[in-house]
Amino acid sequence: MKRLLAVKTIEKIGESVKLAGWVHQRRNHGQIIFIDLRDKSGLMQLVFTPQNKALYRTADSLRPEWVIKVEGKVNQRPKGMENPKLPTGQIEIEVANLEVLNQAKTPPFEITQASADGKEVNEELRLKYRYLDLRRQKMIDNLVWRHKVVKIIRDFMDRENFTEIETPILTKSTPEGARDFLVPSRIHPGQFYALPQAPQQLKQLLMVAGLERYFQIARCFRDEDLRGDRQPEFTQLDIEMSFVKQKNILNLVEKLFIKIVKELVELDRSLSKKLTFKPFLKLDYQEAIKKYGTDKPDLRKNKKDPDELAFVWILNWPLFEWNSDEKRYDSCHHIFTAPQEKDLPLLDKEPLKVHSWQHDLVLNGHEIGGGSIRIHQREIQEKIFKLVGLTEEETEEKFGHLLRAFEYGAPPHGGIALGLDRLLMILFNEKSIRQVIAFPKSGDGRDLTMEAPSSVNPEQLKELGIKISS
Ligand code: AMO
Repeated sequence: MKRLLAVKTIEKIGESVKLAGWVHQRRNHGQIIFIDLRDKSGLMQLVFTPQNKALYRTADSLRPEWVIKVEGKVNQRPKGMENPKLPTGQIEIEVANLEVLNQAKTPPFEITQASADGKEVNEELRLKYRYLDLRRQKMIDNLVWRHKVVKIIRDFMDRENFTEIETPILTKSTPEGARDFLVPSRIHPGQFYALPQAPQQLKQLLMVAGLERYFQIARCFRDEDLRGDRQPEFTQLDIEMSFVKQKNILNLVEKLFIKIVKELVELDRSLSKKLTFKPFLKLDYQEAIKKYGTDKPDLRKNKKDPDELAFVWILNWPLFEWNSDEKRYDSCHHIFTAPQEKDLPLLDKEPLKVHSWQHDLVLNGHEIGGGSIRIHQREIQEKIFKLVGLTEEETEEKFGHLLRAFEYGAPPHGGIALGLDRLLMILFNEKSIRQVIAFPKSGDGRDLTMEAPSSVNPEQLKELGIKISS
């Protein structure tokens, strides 16, 4: 007999089935023992009566989180015993065979429905025992639904003629405004790779190469202070297109998000997500600041309604902001963002008045995406490098490869990156992106499950030519 998932037994009333999973809870009701068996799909009530003595004794010995396998008949529950809160609440299994596959120590925290969101458990403990924390139904669901959203994205991008291309993780610093994580090279002592803060320059080089429509579910690394919606390691849906105007990028993303919401609601009818603005609202940066005092306004009609999705585009950004500490211009998005053509004459005289082709996407007050039309001419790119304070030597050392590529027929291009973790956090009504990532870092940047970062052995350091000074 093939093993079934708990939810699948609903279709098997009167038949014999085989299930496997964990002991979620045990209740003794007089003579009868009820065990809630938990698997990936949910809970199933098992019933043991004293008639079969050996079976009853084994059932009585079961403890939470033991792993068991059972065979038995699916019965309708007696009148008044149904649990309308569970998908399997109308049925139970009259067990004929029970096998203990493994025992378990008492977990450091309870994995019961009552603590389904885990909020009452210390977060460090949850992360240390993440494999137990992930046993909560809500956490399993978050990971399963994350997979479904990524599949919707991949299918959509494929239909729109995009090619998914992997770019290197061991690469050179590509600045997105945070510190780099560095990886020392053994073969080239004293030299370092940087983990990508985003695949920005590589996707632009793919446009020069003629790929035209690129995307990637890309892992990004930024050494910055953590918050509820920030992780040092996170995932972007990264997109780049050639021969496009800004409106083509906005339309594509809008179509994708409408598709994601529609398919999610179709797949899970208990979900009722509503778009506040369709088409998405478009605001000029200045207008957003003036009206709402922020470039990330939360424009839900009813902020208490978790089902509302208020997507807002923020457009017409200034190209630069003045950095008074460092006495230089900083790019509002990144240094590869194109100035609007009408403002090009202002670039030399009044750079702060130049508008750019930046587009940010805000959802319920969170920045979930950012991108731009890019510079594709060497002269303009060089001018921007100079305005942000790079010398000619620094420009050559850091970005020589990109400037050279622009001399070999770079097409006009642009794109966007969408923060997948942030999007999922909002879609799944979570307060932190840690809830949608299988193994996230703690507030102080540690992987508590694997205990990283950790010391390495002196031999490894010697091979790398590295001495720890403190
Ligand atoms: P940007 O830096 O705006 O743009 O990043 C794009 C989106 O990624 C998400 N994000 C993060 N999510 C979780 N943790 C973080 N630490 C974190 N940092 C950013 C946000 C953000 O909107 N290369 C450009 C994109 C482009 O120009 O095409 C880029 O990375 O949702």
